[in-house]
Amino acid sequence: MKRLVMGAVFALIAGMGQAAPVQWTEASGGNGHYYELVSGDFTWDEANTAAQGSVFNGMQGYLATATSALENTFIFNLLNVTTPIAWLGGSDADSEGLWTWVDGPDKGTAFTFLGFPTGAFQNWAPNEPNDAGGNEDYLHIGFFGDQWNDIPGTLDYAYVVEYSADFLAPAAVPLPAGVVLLGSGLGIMALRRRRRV
Ligand code: 2F8
Ligand code: CA
Repeated sequence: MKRLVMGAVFALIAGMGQAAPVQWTEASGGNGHYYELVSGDFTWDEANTAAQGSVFNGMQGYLATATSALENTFIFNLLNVTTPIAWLGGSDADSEGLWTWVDGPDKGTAFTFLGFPTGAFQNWAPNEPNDAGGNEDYLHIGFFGDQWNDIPGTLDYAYVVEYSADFLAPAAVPLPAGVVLLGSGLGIMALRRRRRV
């Protein structure tokens, strides 16, 4: 019992300062997806890996993809005074000038090509993306308000993870019944042998 209480206290402390995912509800004109601002210092790669390793209600996390003006506003509104900038899931690291969403239901969708819109939603600040220093291949929000900027992925920022019912985490594969039976049998035999000694 004591251990249970201690576990609950540790879980509570670990979760402190970390907001739970919030839903952009369909009733409010949203897409039903969930979003979570994860504060801290992460390179873009670290943020991407952490987002991909996050699961919420069976949905697989991915770095947020702002695919409409309303969604971009919803994501921007998650930011606050202590965490004013965050990574999003856009990059042109694979092909300079070709900006795509790297993961989630919109994975591979290009939103900018050599500075031109592709037809998909984009929200660059004036004169962005400028690939300043020839080294800005990752997308963040908050640097110019709700407008986007490209920036080196080695810098440290918070990130926004998104969860969609259209992008589920792989289901755990159940063990075949035979393997479970064999495991139980071996366990029972080991117990009996230990009692005999
Ligand atoms: O003026 C916009 C420009 O500002 C900075 O470069 C001087 C940003 N880079 C960093 O902060 C590292 C650019 O991304 C931005 O385009
Ligand atoms: Ca830039």
